[in-house]
Amino acid sequence: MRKAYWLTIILMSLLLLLVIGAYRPLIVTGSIVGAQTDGIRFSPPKEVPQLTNNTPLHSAVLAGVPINVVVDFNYDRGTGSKIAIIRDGKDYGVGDTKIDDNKLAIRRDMDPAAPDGVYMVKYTSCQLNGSCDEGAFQFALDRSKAAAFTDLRGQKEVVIDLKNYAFDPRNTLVSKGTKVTWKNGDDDTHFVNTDPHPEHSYYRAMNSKALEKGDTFALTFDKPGIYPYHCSAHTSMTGTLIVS
Ligand SMILES: [Cu+2]
Repeated sequence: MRKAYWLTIILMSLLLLLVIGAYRPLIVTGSIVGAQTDGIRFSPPKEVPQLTNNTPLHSAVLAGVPINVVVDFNYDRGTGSKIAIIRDGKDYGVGDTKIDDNKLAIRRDMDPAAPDGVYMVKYTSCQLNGSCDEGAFQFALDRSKAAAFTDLRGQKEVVIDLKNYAFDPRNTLVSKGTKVTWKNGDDDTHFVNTDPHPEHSYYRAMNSKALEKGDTFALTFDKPGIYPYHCSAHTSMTGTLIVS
């Protein structure tokens, strides 16, 4: 009798451990309880068919306001697709939602004066056959994080080196109107690509050709906001530019 009792306890404990083990990845990534970044709790994203990516990423805490919110798909979007960027019941989206020329992304500009805090992006994704789905994700703005950036404001021209498989400086503040030049100092080929990977859709002008050693890529930034980027050949090479 006692033996059966203890055997049951042990079996139940093992079962519990198995269940926790199976769900742990979901709990950690926030699919079940919501992700937590910088002490901010985000509810799980609501994904739609044919979705591949979005910028900002769900649960990102940004040091600057996105120039636009972009949602990427693996098939053409149709009319009726739209994006709202909500905080405290107010939509901080500016102008109409646009469908990209390649039809694989929808985007909406964001108010550069949007206050710090958590934003809920609610979007309607319409397929060419007219069927629409409602999706959602969240991100946060915390301008205090820009204090950790390399401050190169007040300069007309700025150079960012690509060396030892990193952008140097990695996170940079520049003034509006600054010409930024990326220069490859490595023997390996690098790229400058706007996020996300592999869509490279956030700010398409910020996609270089292959940069061999000594090659440069330059762009003048007239629009204030945050520009997350990476090297598509080495996706752990990431950088952020804030234009103010
Ligand atoms: Cu690279």
